[in-house]
Amino acid sequence: MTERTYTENIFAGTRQDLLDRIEQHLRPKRFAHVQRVERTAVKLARANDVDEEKASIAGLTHDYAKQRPDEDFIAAIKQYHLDPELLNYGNAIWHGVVGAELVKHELGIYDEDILNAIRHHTTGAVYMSPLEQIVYMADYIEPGRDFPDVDEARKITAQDLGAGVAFQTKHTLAYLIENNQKIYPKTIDTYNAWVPRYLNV
Ligand code: DGI
Ligand code: FE
Ligand code: FE
Repeated sequence: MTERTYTENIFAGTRQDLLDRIEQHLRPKRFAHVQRVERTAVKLARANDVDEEKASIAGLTHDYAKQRPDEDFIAAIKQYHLDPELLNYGNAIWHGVVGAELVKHELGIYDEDILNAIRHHTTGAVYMSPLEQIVYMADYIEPGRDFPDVDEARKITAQDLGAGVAFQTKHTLAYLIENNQKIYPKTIDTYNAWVPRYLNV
């Protein structure tokens, strides 16, 4: 997998070039996580007839901005004219939604399906392409994840990607509420779009 050359108009370099760029911004544990997300995303792509190269690139870059200081995100929200409402949130929301802009402008990845997969990997979205669903699920079920429902999440996702999305969305929202966390409104929209549709059967 290491020698893979990416299609030039998606990323100008090999997979190893991309890994080197990402590694500069992540601590070793986070760098290992994104590589596990890549492997899981590529497997899900194969099973769901989705472009494996895009799954690889989106998996590797989804947390590219996770370890940036808040100032970088605040500057990017202003520079790229993103919704000022974002300023009321923090790293949990910014590293995906704002992180996608950093991936675009720093790494030169312009593929909108990949950028949306990064944007939506934490909160989900009302509409998610198959690639977006794959990255959302790969992040949740990669082999390093260990929480009580993870084996059930893996099983459901193997059977039906959309049902996996609904499962994660429900469990994450329940977890946030249980822990008195602020809910990003789009997280609730994701819940309304996916959970009744997939889990009331
Ligand atoms: O970056 P990772 O740790 O690999 O995973 P992630 O990007 O899916 O999630 C980061 C955290 O964000 C996770 O603990 C759940 C949390 N999160 C998801 N939706 C919301 C949220 N946190 C808040 N405060 N509000 C949300 O709507
Ligand atoms: Fe993340
Ligand atoms: Fe992640």
